[in-house]
Amino acid sequence: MLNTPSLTTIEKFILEQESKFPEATGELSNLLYDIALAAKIIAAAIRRAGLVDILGGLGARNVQGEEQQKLDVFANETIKNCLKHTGRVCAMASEEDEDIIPIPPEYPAGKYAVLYDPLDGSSNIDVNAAVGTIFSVYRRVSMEGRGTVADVLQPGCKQVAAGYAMYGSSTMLVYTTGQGVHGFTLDPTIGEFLLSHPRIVTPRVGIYYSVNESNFGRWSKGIQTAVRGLKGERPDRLKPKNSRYAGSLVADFHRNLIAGGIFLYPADTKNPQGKLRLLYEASPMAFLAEQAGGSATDGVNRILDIVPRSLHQRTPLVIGSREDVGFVADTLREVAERQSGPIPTPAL
Ligand code: FDP
Repeated sequence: MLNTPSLTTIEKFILEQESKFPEATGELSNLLYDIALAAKIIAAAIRRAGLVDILGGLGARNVQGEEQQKLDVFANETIKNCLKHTGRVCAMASEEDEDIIPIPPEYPAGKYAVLYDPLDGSSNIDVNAAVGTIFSVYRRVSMEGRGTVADVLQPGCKQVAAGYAMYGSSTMLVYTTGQGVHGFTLDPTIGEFLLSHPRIVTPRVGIYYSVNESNFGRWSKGIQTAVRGLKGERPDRLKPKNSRYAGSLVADFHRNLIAGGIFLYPADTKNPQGKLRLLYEASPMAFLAEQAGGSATDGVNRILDIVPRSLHQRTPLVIGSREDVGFVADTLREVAERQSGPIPTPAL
């Protein structure tokens, strides 16, 4: 007779977590399954992408002015379709849509607002490199009915859950509900996410730094000094790090989360506010980083404290192993002080 292995599926794990909170209604758990289902559907499409010739630009541009690709559209629609009818969500916002996504009138509205980047790192699709989906969940602040912009414009510290799916050599789902960070790997033979990385703790000091160094000449003096330090110019403060940059936030963040490291996308003269989006990228990753023992800053402010003013707001991002992020923040302050006098120390 075959032995049934004792596997922890994502469903079992979420239920076990939920049972620790007697007041929980199960709605957030169900919302996480809905997102896991969307991730499986997107993963399946990505696996087939090269075969069924659905790669390539549609010719349309998204609200950020970037060329939109067919899989971006597919992923965006998939998430909407997995969430809109459930009665668990009052509004959604997607990096691919200019305005908030209302719940259609025929469906009930629920108590959560969901924000997502359906296919992050999408310029990697054509070269078969890892991409991901990032999500962020808030409890609604409006009292009833359809959700409003206020429900999605909340600072990251108000998130009740966040995570990402990474479509790499295997598909992973990594999430937090504020009780640590847990990672699941999709077993394609049974179509289930299985617990593979319980309670991820990121090293305090990392071995990697990840940044698009072709922007070096466009950075501030502070960022240039900090990156030189990461490379080994400050052996008194920091062991030199190895460079790794996939150009896909989910892949770069995931590597650094597991192995230890720091990811930077600073402001530069071309992107004076930074390139990454606060709500769809920086805030959910910052929640994960902090829950795993790391930290995230825009260089001055803790990412999770930033109050968003608009849906597609961008932010500089420095995220990863706590001591490495601290090194960059200290260096930025030291350089700024040399240029203009003492600056108060921000809390990270
Ligand atoms: P992409 O433009 O391919 O969608 O915010 C999007 C993002 O990728 C991140 O995933 C990635 O970290 C970054 O931009 C890469 O930007 P550069 O190409 O400028 O390095």
